[in-house]
Amino acid sequence: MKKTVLMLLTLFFGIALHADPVYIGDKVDGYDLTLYTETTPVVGNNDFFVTLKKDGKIVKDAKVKIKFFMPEMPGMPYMEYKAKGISQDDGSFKLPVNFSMGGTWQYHLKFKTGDDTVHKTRGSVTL
Ligand SMILES: [Cu+2]
Repeated sequence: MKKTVLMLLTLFFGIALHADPVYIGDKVDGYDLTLYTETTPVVGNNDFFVTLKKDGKIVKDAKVKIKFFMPEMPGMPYMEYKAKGISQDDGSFKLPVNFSMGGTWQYHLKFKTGDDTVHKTRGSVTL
């Protein structure tokens, strides 16, 4: 009995841990946006990064915001988590995000460029 439970647990976590780091390329209003993590996203704290490029050149003078959310489900309220981008030396923006549970998290990402225009995109990440 104990062995079976152990085997099932191994199988379950083996599958659960199979996920890779996030790497999502996106084209938004002529900007090339990349949303990525350096490690596999987990329940708890994660660092997401965004890089923005225009005509191949990195865009540093932007303000980036992200909102991750999960719709209400039976026995589970609506959940969301917001983060603001922190400029990094390499021109990327770091977004610290805390996921309270596994599953699919949808995101809305906004960035405001130097010309005061707000650009939006959306997608999802599964952990
Ligand atoms: Cu949920």
